Amino acid sequence: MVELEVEKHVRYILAVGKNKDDFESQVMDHLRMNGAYWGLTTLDILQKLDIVDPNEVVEWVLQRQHDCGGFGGNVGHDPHILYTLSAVQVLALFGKLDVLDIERVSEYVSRLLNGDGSFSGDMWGEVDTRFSYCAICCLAILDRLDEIHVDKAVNYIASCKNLDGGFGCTPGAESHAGQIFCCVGALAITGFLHHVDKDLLGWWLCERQVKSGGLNGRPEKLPDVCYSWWVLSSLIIIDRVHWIDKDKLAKFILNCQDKENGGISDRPDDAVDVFHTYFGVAGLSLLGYLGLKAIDPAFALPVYVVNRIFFGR
Ligand code: GRG
Ligand code: ZN
Repeated sequence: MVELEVEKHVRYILAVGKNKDDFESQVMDHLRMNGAYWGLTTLDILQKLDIVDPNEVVEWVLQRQHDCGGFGGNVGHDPHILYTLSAVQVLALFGKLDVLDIERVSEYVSRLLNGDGSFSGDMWGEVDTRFSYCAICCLAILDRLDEIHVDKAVNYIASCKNLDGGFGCTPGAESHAGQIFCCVGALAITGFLHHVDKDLLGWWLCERQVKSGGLNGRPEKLPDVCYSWWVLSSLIIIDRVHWIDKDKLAKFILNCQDKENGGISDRPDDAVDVFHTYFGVAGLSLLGYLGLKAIDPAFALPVYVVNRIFFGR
């Protein structure tokens, strides 16, 4: 069995974080808050978060906050609900949520709730169940879910359910594994999983496994390591993970590693990036790979961090 190249992946993530001039950093400029979440969470799952100085990270995160309470992807970028969730998740990783003005952040998030229960991503108004997940996950971490009409938000998510048991980005939109994670994750966090037909959805999700062992995001599409997160976390939440071949999936992920320079790609022999490195490592953690910290499938944070948030330990 191919092994996980822990040290090489750690070196790769640290190099991407430091080298602001390389291709990936240039292209991902607006995504850097999100990138920080991917990279730092991966380091934590790999048991290597102590390499990073928490105070430096806190300062870096707070520099990207706006007066309205929301966070931008980078300095000079508009606030967005996705980067706000990433900022909150990064601070949670380091046990530093207390540096936040929680009322201000939760007000920013709550104001993005629309009359029909959907969430906009920012002031420009795009609506997507991705943003429902971001809002619900963020408010739950901040213990401020009571600031929104949870029932309304949940009913909107339920209205995005399709006849195949999956969920799309808006009502009537095609089922996609990424949106399924968002909807199932949000329903799990709020305690409304009864809206999910677990057998029907489990069947659709387990059919995402292809011959190579990898998972795709929709029928007839190519497998991709990121679906080891979107599909697998959903299967775990609805208790149907035993419907796929876990060993074959682990092998597929391990075969997507750059064994020389570190990092994980979407498919074997493609170029690596931090996004797929995160989802590969997180996927292996969900599969119980030895030596990795366990990750929570709904909050997308290490289990010990989630316990610290909710039980103070
Ligand atoms: C904290 C884990 C976490 C997430 C935050 C941003 C977000 C919330 C969720 C994104 C969910 C989503 C829609 C993921 C899918 C991303 C993706 C690989 C899209 C590509 O879709 P296609 O259809 O590619 O272009 P395929 O694989 O179908 O060819
Ligand atoms: Zn991908």
